[in-house]
Amino acid sequence: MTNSALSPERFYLTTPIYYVNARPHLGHAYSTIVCDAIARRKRALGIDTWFLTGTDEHGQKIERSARLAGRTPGEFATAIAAEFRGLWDGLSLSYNDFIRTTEDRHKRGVQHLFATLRDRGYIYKGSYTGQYCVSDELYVDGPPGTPCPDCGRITETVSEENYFFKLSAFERKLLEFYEANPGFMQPESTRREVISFVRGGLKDLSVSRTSFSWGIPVPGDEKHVVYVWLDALANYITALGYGSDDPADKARFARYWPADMHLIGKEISRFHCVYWPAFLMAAGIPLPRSVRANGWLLFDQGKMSKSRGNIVRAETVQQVLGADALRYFLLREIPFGQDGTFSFDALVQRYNGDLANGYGNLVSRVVNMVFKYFGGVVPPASGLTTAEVTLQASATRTIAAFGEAFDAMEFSDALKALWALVAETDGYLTANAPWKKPPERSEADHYQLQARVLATAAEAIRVITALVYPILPESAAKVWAQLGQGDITEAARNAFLTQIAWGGLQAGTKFMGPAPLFPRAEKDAVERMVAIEEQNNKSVIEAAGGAPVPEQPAPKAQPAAPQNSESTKKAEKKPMEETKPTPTPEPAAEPAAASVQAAPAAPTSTVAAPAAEAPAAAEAVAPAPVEEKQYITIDDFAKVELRVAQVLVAERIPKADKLLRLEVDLGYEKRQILAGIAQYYEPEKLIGRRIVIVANLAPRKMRGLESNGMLLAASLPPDGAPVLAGFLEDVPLGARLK
Ligand code: ME8
Repeated sequence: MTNSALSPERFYLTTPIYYVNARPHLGHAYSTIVCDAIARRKRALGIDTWFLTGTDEHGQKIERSARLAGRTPGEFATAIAAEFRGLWDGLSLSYNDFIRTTEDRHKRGVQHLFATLRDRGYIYKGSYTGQYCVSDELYVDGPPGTPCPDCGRITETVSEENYFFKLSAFERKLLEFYEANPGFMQPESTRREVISFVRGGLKDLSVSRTSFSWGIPVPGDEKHVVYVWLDALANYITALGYGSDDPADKARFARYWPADMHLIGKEISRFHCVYWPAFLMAAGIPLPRSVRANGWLLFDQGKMSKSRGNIVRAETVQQVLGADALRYFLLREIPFGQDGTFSFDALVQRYNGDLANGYGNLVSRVVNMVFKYFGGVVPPASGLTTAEVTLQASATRTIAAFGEAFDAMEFSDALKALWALVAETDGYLTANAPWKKPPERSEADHYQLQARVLATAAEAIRVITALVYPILPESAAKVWAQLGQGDITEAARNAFLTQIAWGGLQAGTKFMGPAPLFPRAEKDAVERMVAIEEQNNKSVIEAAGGAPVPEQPAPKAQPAAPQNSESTKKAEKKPMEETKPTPTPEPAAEPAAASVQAAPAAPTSTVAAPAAEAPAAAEAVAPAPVEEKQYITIDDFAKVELRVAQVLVAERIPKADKLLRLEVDLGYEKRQILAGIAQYYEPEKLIGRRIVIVANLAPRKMRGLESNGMLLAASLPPDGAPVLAGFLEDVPLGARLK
């Protein structure tokens, strides 16, 4: 077991590998950008750094998404993995390797790991009957109908012969490990949550599945595929060459393992802090040195996620304000480890305030004046006053404070300290006003003041730029070149941050012509980004030619987010228990299939009201009144005509934010239905989809339009979010459900 202090000479860090069931969004970009910033700083400090990212492509969730899109899982995964990789390249993220779990190198490593665990006596065969959440690929304790503790969706019952991993044998060892390595997991809320989970007792874990085939076959027993989390977690070692006999792979593995940091989102801490170390201990492989969990990026009051459909794409921000603006916002606005809200308004405000008017404006003032008064050549500074000495002392302090905060992953504090230096330099310039010559000052004195002030301000900018490079790589490269310092990437390769200290800007250095850095965002920037998001709101799967993949909305059970920024700093750090999704209330009975039709005046009907009329969350958790069960006869049921239909047209109804107008095809006729699902389904995503409707419901009028039927949907707790009923098999239109 290894967990000594961080290795000074090499650094291996990883992002989670992302599921390929839908396109990437800002949440994924957030974790990957944080890793990129860390990797850039480490490299610029002369540390041999290996930064891994990739995609998680196996499992039932991906298999189902592919089927719904009418594609093979392989084609489907390839299309979306390319989307992730393309995005990271578009954002110039400096990963060293991108692993796909469908690659041979990974399969070989996973099979080797599985065989090792079995050979060492930690895997045995048994059978499992219990609950499983396909969305989180998680085994859940509880009776049928139990909601997933992570996402709130209702779990499925699986009954299979499985291989089991002896997780129970690691309870004590894990607790001892956490005790001996207090820095292993952070933030503290994650640490507490994980420890209390392990203290609660560990059961053996099923590590194979037989009911589907999209996975890595268990060596020697190919009707089983390896449990997707064992498969996925292994990427951190297979990408380095674990399980390969090739000397180059062996050398890479020996060089970089154990990982210095697995950076993850907080919702997957259990997998990384419990299962992963246990697998490694069982296989006799050293443990990673640390796991760091980022909080959630929230948007529209909920965790930004593909299943909730409330996503913003990194490309949108990049297109309007540039990738650096996004990086700066994410690292400055959200104290790492806490949840933070993303909003276009806050983004534009930070951009204009800190980048356009702050750093960008400072650089352009100084570079322009060096050109205007000194032909673009740094003048010699002489006759230093206390003002220069003070600024120099501040810069020296900032170098230390920035590094300390950054290395402790307090990026927001690091940037705050750095921007204090931006402001101080700005103030220094204004106070000394090199552009203004008072009549009483001689030409010679004024020349000397200009030289001293501009050389000093330029030096401060050089220091600021070097420090901010890992966070604003594109802009720092431009400024570095303007300051006549050459190629910053080359400087980073030569470990320039190890020598960063006041006094590096030589008199006589030739500046390059001023270039725009952060043009001020105009008033319409927010609208432009919103419009781009709306325009691009077609999934990549559709673009790839497949059928639309319905995105099941998860219940809106996320906690209210602490405010970002300064207010978040002041807010007490909340323990993770409080920031986890509110546990979904135990449904009073099996969650009912609900019919979804706009029912403006009928909240008392026996079918669940549409989301629009769903009770508020607080009401939803109130204990259900005890009711005597009312039975219906088979004849009563036979009166309800349930039929398969296909959506031909789906559109919003002006001024009715909860209603969609659908035209559906029953095979034998087409008809119009109004449904109260507009808050949960994008109309475009419904087109082509096969659904179930109540075909013999009396017509009714709403908003002047006639509705001829009702959709069927499951109603998810706590707020009744609808999930439309559908079929995995091909079903002809008009088929009756009995
Ligand atoms: O969990 N805020 O993949 P995934 C912050 N394949 N971070 C977010 C986020 C948000 N709103 N949304 C996503 C999986 N993330 C597994 C991981 S690792 C061996 C297997 C980031 O596609 C965050 O890092 O659901 C989170 O843990 C990860 O994306 C989940 O990505």
